[in-house]
Amino acid sequence: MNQTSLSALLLFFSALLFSCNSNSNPLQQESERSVISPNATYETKALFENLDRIRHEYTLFGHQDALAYGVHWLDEPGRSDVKETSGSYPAVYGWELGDIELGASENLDGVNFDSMRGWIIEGFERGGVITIGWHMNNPVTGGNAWDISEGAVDAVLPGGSHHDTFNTWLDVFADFADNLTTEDGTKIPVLFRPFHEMNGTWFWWGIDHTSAESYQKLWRHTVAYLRDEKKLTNLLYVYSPDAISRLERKEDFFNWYPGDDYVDIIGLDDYHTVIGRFGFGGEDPVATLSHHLAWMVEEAEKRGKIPVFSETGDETVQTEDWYTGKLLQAIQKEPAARRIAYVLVWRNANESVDREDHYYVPYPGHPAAEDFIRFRNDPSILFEDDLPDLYVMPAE
Ligand code: BMA
Repeated sequence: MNQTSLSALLLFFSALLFSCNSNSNPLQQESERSVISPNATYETKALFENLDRIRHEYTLFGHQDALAYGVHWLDEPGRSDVKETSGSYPAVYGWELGDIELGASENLDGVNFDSMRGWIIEGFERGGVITIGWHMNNPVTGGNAWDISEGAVDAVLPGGSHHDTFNTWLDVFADFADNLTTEDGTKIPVLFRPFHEMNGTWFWWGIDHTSAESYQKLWRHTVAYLRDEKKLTNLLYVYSPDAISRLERKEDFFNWYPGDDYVDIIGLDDYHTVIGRFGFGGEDPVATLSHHLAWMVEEAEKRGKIPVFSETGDETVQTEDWYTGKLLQAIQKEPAARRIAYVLVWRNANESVDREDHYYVPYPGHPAAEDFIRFRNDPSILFEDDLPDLYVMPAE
């Protein structure tokens, strides 16, 4: 057999294998499943489809604020602690908008919004995925996201005293998101993750400061406003509670869920379970996290949504083998847990101008650097230089 026919045969068998796999996957049979914005751009829909396919074999790796600063550098073009330690940029870039609503030129961590826009374009143009969160200030008190002193959620709902203020804040966001375009006018798809960790007590939209019902109204209003009034076409909406270990029953994860018509992606934020902090994680923390991820994956699949591990990390990467000994194990222990589309670790705060000892990716020479490289080399983990084109619709 010559080389060409051998390749053709191999191609045929891999296509056959892929179609068998997809037939046995109930999610792929739900043909009506799609993104919640009917007018979403081609690239946005393609990203959703590609993440949904790729997650059956691979997990993308993401880092918050990856291009803006690292533990030992600030605002230097081309730099990234992930790249300097591993050789590649991350596959997913997380960004943060807190303070944009006040008309500030920098976010709450000192990242300039114009530069951020440039970094978002840069990451997208290299094939990466963009996700944006928002530690939105408290619209009632003028305090920050951690100001839990007033019933702010009810105040921003339609009919509430601060509804108009809230809408003008959403206008600011809409302007920013709508202007994330490349030179040829392509709008950059964004996984938008507002009002996260609502089952924690620390944000004004969190548990104890509002009812689950009001939270759902807040979410639905936000989506309806951005999607239907502002007509944004490049957003996928991410619902992401904090650790399932915090909940009385894991089913409570969906207490705040605004409904399938308002969410594209379901995420989990969890820093503590895998290392057993605060008694989270029980006897076998890795197994517990794996079980939580697996459960979330299956729940997301039932709803036609994409599951992700939206935030995690071991601050200062204290556990030297955290990446392969904890995180990778948790992702791989239960088969369903493997089907998360990405895992994103939190930011590497600059030690001189920002916070000391607040970083989640080892910089070169850090005791956990070798293990991070082992993690990067795992065949199931994708960094940016491993990515296929996520913005072209896969063939049926
Ligand atoms: C938190 C910390 C804070 C930061 C906030 C928003 O978890 O990293 O220092 O201000 O995220 O990025």
